[in-house]
Amino acid sequence: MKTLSVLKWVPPFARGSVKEFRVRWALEEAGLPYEERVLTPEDQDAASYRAVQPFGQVPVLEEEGFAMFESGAIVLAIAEKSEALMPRDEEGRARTMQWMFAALTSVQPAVAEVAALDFFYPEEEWAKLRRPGAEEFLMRRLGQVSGRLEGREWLEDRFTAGDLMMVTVLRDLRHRDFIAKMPVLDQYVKRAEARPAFKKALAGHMALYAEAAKAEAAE
Ligand SMILES: N[C@@H](CCC(=O)N[C@@H](CS)C(=O)NCC(=O)O)C(=O)O
Repeated sequence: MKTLSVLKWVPPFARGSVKEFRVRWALEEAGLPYEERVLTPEDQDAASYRAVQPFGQVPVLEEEGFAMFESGAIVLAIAEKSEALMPRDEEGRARTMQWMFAALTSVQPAVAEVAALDFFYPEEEWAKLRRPGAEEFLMRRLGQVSGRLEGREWLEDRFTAGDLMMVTVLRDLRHRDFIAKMPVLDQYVKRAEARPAFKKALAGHMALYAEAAKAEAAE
């Protein structure tokens, strides 16, 4: 059985965005069962955990003594084993990987910068100065992804792990209206979120924080 490391608690803004979520979604798309290993901060710092995840982060996916970290690498390893996430032919595999890397290296940094300014530095003077440039660059990137999706359901001719990765990146903007204002991207994200595997994975992920959310609502 596969074991996925997850965080016992994260702040509300991070729920639905923790990087283990994309692995869960991939496992659900592939129809592969898994168990959770719920980590406290102490568990993250333990030498045994650092031995498999040097940064003490999630996700780690482990099976039969083999543990792997980095969400992109893990999703790729799952996709290698599942046609649901990646076509079997060479060109289809290459195109899937190309979009996975594009999501992680061409789009995620632009999204992460704006999200970090919003969540971590909302009032700082330097952040106020940086925000217009960061948002302009993000809009350019989003426009480019939207352009690719014009007239298409998915980035290629079917859903792949490239879409899974792109959508998890785009969803990190759900606290703002960038995506809502771009109908092609908005429909793309909604189409992905309507997939049964996405819904099941998100429900599993959010269940971790249900108790905390209840307590916060009562405050
Ligand atoms: N590049 C890594 C990033 C993983 C990452 O940022 N994990 C965060 C949660 S989203 C984490 O574990 N944070 C806790 C910490 O750093 O202590 C990946 O994609 O797997």
